[in-house]
Amino acid sequence: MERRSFNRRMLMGGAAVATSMSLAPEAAAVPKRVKAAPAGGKERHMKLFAEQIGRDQMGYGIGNGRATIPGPLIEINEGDTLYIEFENRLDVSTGLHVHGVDYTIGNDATRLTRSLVEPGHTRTYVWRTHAPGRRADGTWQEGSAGYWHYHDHAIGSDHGTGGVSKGLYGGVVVRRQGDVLPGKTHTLVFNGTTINNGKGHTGPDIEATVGERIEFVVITHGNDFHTFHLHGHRWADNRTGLLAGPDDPSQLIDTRVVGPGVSFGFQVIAGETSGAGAWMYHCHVQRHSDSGMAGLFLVRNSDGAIPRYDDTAHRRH
Ligand SMILES: [Cu+2]
Repeated sequence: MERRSFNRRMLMGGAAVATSMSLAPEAAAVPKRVKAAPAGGKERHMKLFAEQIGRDQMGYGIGNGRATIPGPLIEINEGDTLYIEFENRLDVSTGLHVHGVDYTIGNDATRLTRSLVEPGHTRTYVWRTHAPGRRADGTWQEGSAGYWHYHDHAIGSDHGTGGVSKGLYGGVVVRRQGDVLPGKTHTLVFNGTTINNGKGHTGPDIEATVGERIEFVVITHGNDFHTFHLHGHRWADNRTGLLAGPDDPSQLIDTRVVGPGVSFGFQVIAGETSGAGAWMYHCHVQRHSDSGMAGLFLVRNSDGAIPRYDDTAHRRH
C-alpha cells in the first residue's frame, strides 16, 4: 500500500518525492494543477429572500428554493459588483447587512440608516469590491478578498439579536485573482452553543474523499467566544489559510479563537497527511463541546470506506 502511493507520487516529479515519505499510506494523489480564481470586474445579479422556517427559525433562501441555515454562500471575485434583489417574506422588517465588502450607507441594512425592507417588499442591495492597489498618497490599500458574512441587523433589536439567533446569517467569499479554488465549500456558524442552529445542538457532517480540496468558512454569532478546532488537519493563519510558499511566515494552526461577528476561512486537502477517518471538528471550550458543539469531517477512502468509524456511537448523541 505504502509503495503504491509512493510510486504514484514519484510520477508527479521531484518536488513531491521529498515529502511523500511522510504522507499517510492512504493519502490519494493530490490534483496536479489547482484551479485559480479569475479576474473580477463583472456585474453580478442574484435574488435572495428571507422567510420563516418552521415556528422558531428564520433563514435566507435563493431563487425558487427554500431558506436554509446558514443562508446561501455568496461567492464573488475582487472587482465585482453584486446586485442582490432582496425580498422580505417575513412579517417583520429585515435586511441584508454585510461585512467586508464596499457599500454605501444606504445599503447598510439597518434601521438607523433607513435601509431595511418592509414585510412583503423587495429592494436591491449593492455590494462592491475592489482589488488591492496603491493610493495616491503612496500607501497600500488592501483589497476586498476574504471570508466575510451577511446577517440580519433589525429583528428583535436594532442589532438583529433576534434574527441572528433564529438563523438569519450566511457566508461571503471574495476571491482574489489567482486564489486557489476549492472543490467544495462548507459554511459552519457557531451561534450561541449551536453550530448552524443545528437540532440537538449537533454540527452537520461534512463528507469528502481523500485528496479533495475542501474549504471551510467559519462564522461566529451570539454572546460567546469559541475555539474552532479540526482534527487531523491544519491550515495557515492568514487570509486564505494556505501558505503562499516556503517563505510565508504564517503560523500553522488547527485551532482558532473566534468571537461574535468574526469570520475566517481556510482550505485543507482531506486526509492529506493523516488519511481517511471520521475527523471531529468542534469548539474546544470543553463546556461547549460537551453540550454538542461538534460535528464530523467524514473523509472516505476512494473505495468509500471510513476507517475505524463507529457510526452507531456517533448517532447515539
Ligand atoms: Cu464554544
